[in-house]
Parts: sequence; C-alpha cells; structure tokens
Amino acid sequence: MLNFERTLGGARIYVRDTVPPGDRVNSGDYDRYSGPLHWETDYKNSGPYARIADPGTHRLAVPPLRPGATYYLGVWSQTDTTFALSLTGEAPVVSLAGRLAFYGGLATGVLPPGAVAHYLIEAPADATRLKLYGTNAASVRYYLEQGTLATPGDRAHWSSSWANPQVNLALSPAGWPWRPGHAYYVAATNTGDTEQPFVLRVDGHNAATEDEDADGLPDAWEVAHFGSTWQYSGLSDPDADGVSNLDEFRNGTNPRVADLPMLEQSAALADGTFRFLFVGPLNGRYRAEYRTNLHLGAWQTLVTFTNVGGATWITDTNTAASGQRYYRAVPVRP
Ligand SMILES: [Ca+2]
Ligand SMILES: [Ca+2]
Ligand SMILES: [Ca+2]
Repeated sequence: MLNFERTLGGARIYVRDTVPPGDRVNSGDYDRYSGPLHWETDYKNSGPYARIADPGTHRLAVPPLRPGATYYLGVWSQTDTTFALSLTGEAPVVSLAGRLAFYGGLATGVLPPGAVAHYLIEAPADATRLKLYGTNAASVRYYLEQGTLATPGDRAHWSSSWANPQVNLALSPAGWPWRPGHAYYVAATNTGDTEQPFVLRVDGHNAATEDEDADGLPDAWEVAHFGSTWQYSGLSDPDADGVSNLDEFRNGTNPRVADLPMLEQSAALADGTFRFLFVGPLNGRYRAEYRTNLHLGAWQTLVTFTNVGGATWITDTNTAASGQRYYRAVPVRP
C-alpha cells in the first residue's frame, strides 16, 4: 500500500521496475507504450503500472507487480511541491498449484470449467531455452508471464488457444521478456463447459544441453567452433583427422585442429608377425597402410579400423616374405 500525501503544489508518482523512471534511455526493453521517450513513457521493463496523481492510499498489487522484483518510484512535479510518501506491505497472495522444475517439470490435472491453476517456473541463471508442451483440448488455455502472475483472458507474454500447444523460447540476457535467471508464471485455465484433463511439460535447456538442430552436438559448442549450427553435423569431420565432430566433442578436442595419432610400441615376433600399438583419439577412424619401399610404390591397405579404446594393436602377419615394410596410418572419413 502506497500512501501519498500532498500539502502543496502538484505531483505525480510513476512506478517502474529495473529501470528508474526518467532515465531517457532507450534500452530496447519491452514497453507497451510507443512514441517519443519522455518522463511518462520512458522505457521500462514491464507493467503497465499505475500513474498516481491523486493523494490518498493506493494499492500496488500482483499483477502487474512482479514478486521479487525491484521497484522505483519517481515523483514528478512542475512547481514547488511538498509531499510525503509511505509504504506498508501486505502478505503476498500468490496461490500456486505448484512449482515446475525448469529441467523436466511436469504438471498434470483436471480443470473444472472456469478453473485456473497457477504454476511457477524458475529459470536458472545459465538457462538458454524454455520449451513448454501441453497435452490438452483447445478449451484448456495457457497464459505465460515473465515475473508476474498471469491473468487468464488478459494479454500475456505468451498464451495458447489451440489443442496440444507448444512454445519454444530462446532465453538471453539481452532479450525481453525471455531472460535467464527470471521467474515465469503459467496459468492453466479451462474455458470450456466440461472438465478437462491437461498435461504441461517443461523442457528447459542450458548451453550444455541445447541442441535445436538435433545433431547430437550442443549448439553452443557448434557456435563456438564453427560460428553456426547449420554448417556441420555430428558425423562431419571438417579437420579431416578421422574423428567425427561428435567424438571431438566427447573427447574434448578441437574439431578444427587435426588430432594426430602415434605409433608407440612395436614388436617383431618369431613367427614372422609384426605388430605395433597405435595410440590416438578415441573412436577415430584410420586405415593402416604399408609399402616395401619408403619412397616408391603404392601404399597397400593393411586394415581399416576404429580406435575404440584409444589404443589399437595393429598386426601384420605377412612380413616373412618381404625384407622390410614401412607403415603409416591415414585418417578415414568417420
Ligand atoms: Ca546442435
Ligand atoms: Ca575431426
Ligand atoms: Ca580435431
């Protein structure tokens, strides 16, 4: 409750969240007003909030106030003004049907006609994407608000009016209203005249799990190495080192720098068998080759193999007839 007393002059009070009123900065944040920036229509983060011109007691309620948010009161006057402001708090009246985990939260229920169920989803600070999947008739509608309780039937940051709705929202610190580290409220309501079951699933992601192109590579890893997600897939091998992007990711290696194997041990056995230990990137694909003259002749394939354990014994059982053999391992497209 805001008590506003004015004993001299004229003044108005403006309420803002996050950005103090009157900073005259176009922050690009969501704003329901348009037109030039000035004291009254300065960009802010949510609302709209009351513009209080009359002395007395005014109730600032949720919604549009957002639980846990910081608020600024700006007092504007054209002339010398004497005024007093005081605030008294009320216990919040937020009746939640439940909190839904950002990673894999699930709500199920049956809504009687006209019923509303409110849920809270708290996005972690490192969240990158929020997806919601509803399983329900079109008469069950969802209203999603960032920061404040949703009011069914009213304008919301996102709402549905169709059966089995889905929404896929990228979260970023620069995006309003879809930001990481914020609270989201979903209201599920039944607009029909018969009771309706519903299932609402929350599928949140962070940089480690977001894979919108479904190639098995975290999109953040793809963007960090290739600048985009569409250029290569998990099976691609752009550095031609025989290690697929998927295995480069799993191995923690650089998909743009060829990872080189080594031949570490060798042994010539009494039966004429020669073997050597190939050590290289886990799950790289290679072709072991030989020839009898280091500088002349075609390389012959000895064996093509996947380096499953990170080390592979290569055995040549046919060395007795030839005086000498040279070996090499060549990366093969995964
Ligand atoms: Ca991907
Ligand atoms: Ca590679
Ligand atoms: Ca590599």
